[in-house]
Amino acid sequence: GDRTPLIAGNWKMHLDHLQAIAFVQKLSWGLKDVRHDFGEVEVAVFPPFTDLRSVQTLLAADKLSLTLGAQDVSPHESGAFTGDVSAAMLGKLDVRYVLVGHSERRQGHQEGDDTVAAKTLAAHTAGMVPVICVGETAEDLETHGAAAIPLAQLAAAIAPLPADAEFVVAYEPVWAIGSGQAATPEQAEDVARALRESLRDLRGDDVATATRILYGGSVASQNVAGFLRQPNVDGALVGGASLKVDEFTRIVQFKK
Ligand code: G2H
Repeated sequence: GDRTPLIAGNWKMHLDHLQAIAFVQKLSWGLKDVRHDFGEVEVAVFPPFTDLRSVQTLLAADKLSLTLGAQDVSPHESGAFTGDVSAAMLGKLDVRYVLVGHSERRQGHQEGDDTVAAKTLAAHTAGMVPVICVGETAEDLETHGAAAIPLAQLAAAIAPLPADAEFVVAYEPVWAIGSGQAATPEQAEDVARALRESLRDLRGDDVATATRILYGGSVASQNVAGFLRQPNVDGALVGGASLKVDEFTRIVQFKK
């Protein structure tokens, strides 16, 4: 298809805003000469909230071709929600993407499908593109197989979105996250294909064809090309390996 590949770096809780400035400067320098013979690649970084203003300022001043994402968003518009950050606040920082439903939020912060759906809608309503993370645990894999849980999570997350809403899906098998034990390209493709087929049923052909589906879970420079070669995998959500400039640059330079 003609979906622009997206390589997304999820920094998780790493890099304060001074480290973030140094990191993004080095990264954008390294990416200057990256050209793929098969077309463009979009690169996005997802820093912690406290870094967003610094990174936004840097990107705006230097016209760097990096896109900004946030790791979380409040499901509420505004009000007495101590510690939360609203979608409108993120939008003002030129944030384009917002992660929702990451397994570290589902598990560590007890976020269920209803919360994920509310966050998805909040991001969309404020003009951003939700990156909806779905994935099965090792236990789910045993009892339900690979695709059932991701399909259910995706259907629940997009339920409140209007028909023409843009979103990205990130398939992240929980057993592959931060474990060094990535899925095989074939495993990733099988679930990505099932997710796209279910999008076709739920949202029609145009949405199914246009939506980018990423793979995430222990992506590194050595395995990224195998995932990106799959017809239904349109990019990668990279955690640990996105924190090293050289390694992340090699990932962005993947050869199909
Ligand atoms: C999965 C991924 C990025 P890692 O959480 O979201 O992290 O690449 O460290 O497995």
